[in-house]
Amino acid sequence: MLKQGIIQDVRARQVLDSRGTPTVEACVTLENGVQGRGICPSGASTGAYEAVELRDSNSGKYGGYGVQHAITNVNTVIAGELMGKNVLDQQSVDDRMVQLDGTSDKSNLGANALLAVSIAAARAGAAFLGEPLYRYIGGISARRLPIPMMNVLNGGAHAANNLDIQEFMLVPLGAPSFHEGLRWGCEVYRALRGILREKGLSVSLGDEGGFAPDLKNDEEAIELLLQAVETAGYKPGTDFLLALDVAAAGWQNGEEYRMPKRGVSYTPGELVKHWINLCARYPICSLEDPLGEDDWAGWKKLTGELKNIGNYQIVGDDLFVTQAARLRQGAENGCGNAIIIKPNQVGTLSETLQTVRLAKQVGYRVVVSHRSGDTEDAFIADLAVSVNAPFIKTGAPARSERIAKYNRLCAIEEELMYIHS
Ligand code: 2PG
Ligand code: MG
Repeated sequence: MLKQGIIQDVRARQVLDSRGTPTVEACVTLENGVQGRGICPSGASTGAYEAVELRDSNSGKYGGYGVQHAITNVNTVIAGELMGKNVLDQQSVDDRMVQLDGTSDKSNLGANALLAVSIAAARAGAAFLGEPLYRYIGGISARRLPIPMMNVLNGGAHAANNLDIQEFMLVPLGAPSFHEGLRWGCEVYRALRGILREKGLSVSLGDEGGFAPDLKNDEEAIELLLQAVETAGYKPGTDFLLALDVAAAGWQNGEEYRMPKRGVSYTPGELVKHWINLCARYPICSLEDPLGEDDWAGWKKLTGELKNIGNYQIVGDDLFVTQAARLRQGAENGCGNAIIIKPNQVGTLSETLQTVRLAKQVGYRVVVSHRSGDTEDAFIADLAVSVNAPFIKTGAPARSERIAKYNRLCAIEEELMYIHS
């Protein structure tokens, strides 16, 4: 018998993210009573070209960060359009929302409204067919677990310390499986806490669960990570490599780059040299947003120069904002060789998948990512497996909104091991 999961109702409500800021949760209910839910996360160091997160700026509540307008958009316009439609046709569910919004940046209905519904629809579809979400989205080829890039030291816009680089990440590249890599990362995280305590440094946490001490400079942060790797009994350079998310869009100051906390300035050429030196001195495998989102020339230069000296992953986050058009521009100009995938930067699951397909076509590696303001919704764990993403960024092994993704990945790994045993 042919199956159709007819949408009977779409409802949204306000929930809170990990910073206590409101966000949108949507629930899609089908005629047979099956439901799917989805919650939209929220960034702090957002790219200028991201789809718009609709906020009630003049309401006086939650400092203007409420999302009542986005919720009303779901409960009226979006619900009205989607009722009676087949949830299994995710592409047309998403297309209809994009058409209803009618803007290029989702500023009419809000990317937060669209994404919550899009995720809820995918979950309802998966539940209707009785399939796990990663398999519903990715089919039988969804079978690879990503390597975690664990952000264990926080700086930039995610912490009130003096570090200008936003994220210092551990990448357990030598681990034989996802759960072993996760264990290794947890052990190094614990060792890092011990080292910071011993040195009398703060072990308070930043937004993504990493430690956020004041340090002499960014190099000291890297040294501490390497020391923690060794203390935990692992080898830097083979078991673990390091990854940085600079989030350099926040450093742009006219023609120059200026570290917002330290006040040190670089010309674009000097900054390119700075990264090349850093990569030469330390076992770094991945550099995210080392330059600003409009500095295509700087990106091209750094990508070309790093290619000559090693196999580095140069990741565009604010540069590409999960949008196919910007990725195409980057690929044509030799800017970066990997892309961060954050569904709320574009607005729907279908557009996210379109960008992932393009990334694969143009040979860019995919790094699926959380946002600094996130929730218990572990959607990105399933998404990463569904597209066989080689990497996932979902913070330190601390705070439940980050752990939810790690725990979900462990459950998926177990399921896949059983299927493929
Ligand atoms: C980033 C993200 C997630 P935010 O820059 O990669 O780590 O931060 O969600 O604040 O944009
Ligand atoms: Mg980033």
